[in-house]
Amino acid sequence: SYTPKNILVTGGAGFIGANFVRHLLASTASIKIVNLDLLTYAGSLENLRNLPALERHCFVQGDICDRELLDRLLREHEVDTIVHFAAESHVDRSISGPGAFVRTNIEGTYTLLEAARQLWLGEQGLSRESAQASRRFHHISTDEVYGTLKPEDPAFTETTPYAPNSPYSASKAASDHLVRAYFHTYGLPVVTTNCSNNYGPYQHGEKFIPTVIHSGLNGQSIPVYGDGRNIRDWLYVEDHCRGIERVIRDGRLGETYNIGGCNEWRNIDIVERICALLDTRRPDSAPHRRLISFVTDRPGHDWRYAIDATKMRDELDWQPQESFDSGIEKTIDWYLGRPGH
Ligand code: NAD
Ligand code: TDX
Repeated sequence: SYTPKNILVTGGAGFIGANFVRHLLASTASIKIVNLDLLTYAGSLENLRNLPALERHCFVQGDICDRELLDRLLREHEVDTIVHFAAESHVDRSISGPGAFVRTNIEGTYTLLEAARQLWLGEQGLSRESAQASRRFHHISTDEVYGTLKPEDPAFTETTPYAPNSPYSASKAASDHLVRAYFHTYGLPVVTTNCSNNYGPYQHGEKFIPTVIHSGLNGQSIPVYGDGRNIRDWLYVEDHCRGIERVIRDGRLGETYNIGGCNEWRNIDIVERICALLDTRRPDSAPHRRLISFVTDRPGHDWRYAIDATKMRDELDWQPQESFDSGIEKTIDWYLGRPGH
């Protein structure tokens, strides 16, 4: 079992990164975090307000493509563990402008891998064995690298061939391959997790579930792409964060682990569910389902994602704890508690 001490979190002002920082500060007594985030349109210091154990958290605004900055942070904070969330994350933006995805997701991951390799295996002179005993590079990825499923297909496992369909998923797939290669070629102590769709507090308003909740609460039309029958496998973000921590501590190096909710929903059924819950919270503006509007489909829209998380369960004793019913209610109530609602 591995015990992280000084962690560099990249992208920790974004949705999952901020939840992970909160999770780790609350669940451990001594881990220190340096949080590197460029604060693009997607990141916000609002996501880091009222952190528990503030004295163990240091925020730095900067770019994962900035090698000098990475070198300085890794040295100054004596970083033994990197947890790499930073990415361009929205599929629709990758369709209208793929360049930023290639830069941050591929070049940024490469820059981070190089900084870790040259410091740990070069300057610090660690052998592969001692680096593997005392360092971790945890790469956060997505189920979208596996492409799309038909209704009758089995869920994605760790051995499903990669078949990315959007510039976003192609850039994440490229970064996964680089991470894998740094293990096989240089012995860098890497682990990768591929997770299904997350939802919960601090998610950016551009994503599906926040869009449905915001639009519903503001009486605006709720855009459903295509016929609304596309399927995603939803996981509450705190369950993802617990899974990442399990893999950092006890995951096997060079392996990939699929993390998912075993919780498949058609988009339209989620919209109906959220509308029904909004009806109970805001009876005066019921029924919210009148706001549903079917809009032009996303080009190349993947039909279905589903994760088989058997490896996480059998090897690491991890399972989702939050039911979809309570996770969605918590998420709606979190939005209702924010200013403006
Ligand atoms: P997000 O867009 O909410 O956050 C990304 C963060 O990265 C932002 O704070 C942004 O400012 C930062 N960032 C972007 N470019 C940067 C750069 N060049 N240098 C430093 N920081 C930069 O994304 P998220 O939903 O929290 O996703 C986090 C990670 O998890 C991503 O790698 C994503 O691919 C992966 N993932 C997300 C989901 C999901 O459902 N949201 C599911 C599986 C995997
Ligand atoms: O307004 C919308 N209407 C709609 O019908 C939006 C924003 C989305 N959708 C549909 C498209 C998808 O079928 O909802 C589904 C979910 O869409 P997104 O929230 O954009 O997520 P998705 O494309 O599935 O990708 C997400 O999960 C995997 C994250 O954004 C990725 O970062 C992650 O890797």
